[in-house]
Amino acid sequence: MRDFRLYAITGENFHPGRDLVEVMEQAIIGGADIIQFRDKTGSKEGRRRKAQALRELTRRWDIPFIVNDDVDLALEVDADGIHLGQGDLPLEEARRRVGDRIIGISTHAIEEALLAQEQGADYIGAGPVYATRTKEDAVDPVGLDYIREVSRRIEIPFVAIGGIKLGNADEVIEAGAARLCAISEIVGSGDPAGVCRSFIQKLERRKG
Ligand code: TZP
Ligand code: MG
Repeated sequence: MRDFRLYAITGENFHPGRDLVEVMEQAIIGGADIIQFRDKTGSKEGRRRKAQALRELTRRWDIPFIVNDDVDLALEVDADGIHLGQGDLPLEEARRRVGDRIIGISTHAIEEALLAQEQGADYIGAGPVYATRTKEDAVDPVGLDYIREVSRRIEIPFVAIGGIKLGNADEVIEAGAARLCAISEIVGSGDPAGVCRSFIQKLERRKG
């Protein structure tokens, strides 16, 4: 898959009254280079309409579009990939269904990360690094030690997620993360583009 640095996931609860596509376009303008549609509560039709609109947006910007959980929806809107948690469809079954589309897997422990890598995940999520209220059933924070361990032992791309803010991004990067993912910090901001620009600056400093 094409590499990425800043992964923005939708979270409409965080921007009442503002349009989903506009908020995500602001994130892209600021430097988000992969977008995931995550919506655990919407109606089937509403989710389909939003996923389609985000598919069109990401095509216009030529960046990957990932759908959370729902393989049928991902295929229906021709998403570039699917993101699955530990309790979702098993990776090998997902691979049969999506072919060579991107598969991302959430991991919270090194055994899960190694297994996902072995089974052919294209990238993994590593987290939640910090406590987050965005995901209701989030496991306990795994902390920076997990980021250090993943960066030492995992070869496929990994993205740090969970409670990541501009105020703690430096230490996550310092622990070895070359890719960051955030929901509330980006889409809950009045200036998603500005937040993304700042995340990108931090990631660039790491390289330089
Ligand atoms: N998976 C692990 S933590 C999380 C997900 C979807 C929520 C991240 O949201 P936030 O607002 O960036 O903490
Ligand atoms: Mg899931």
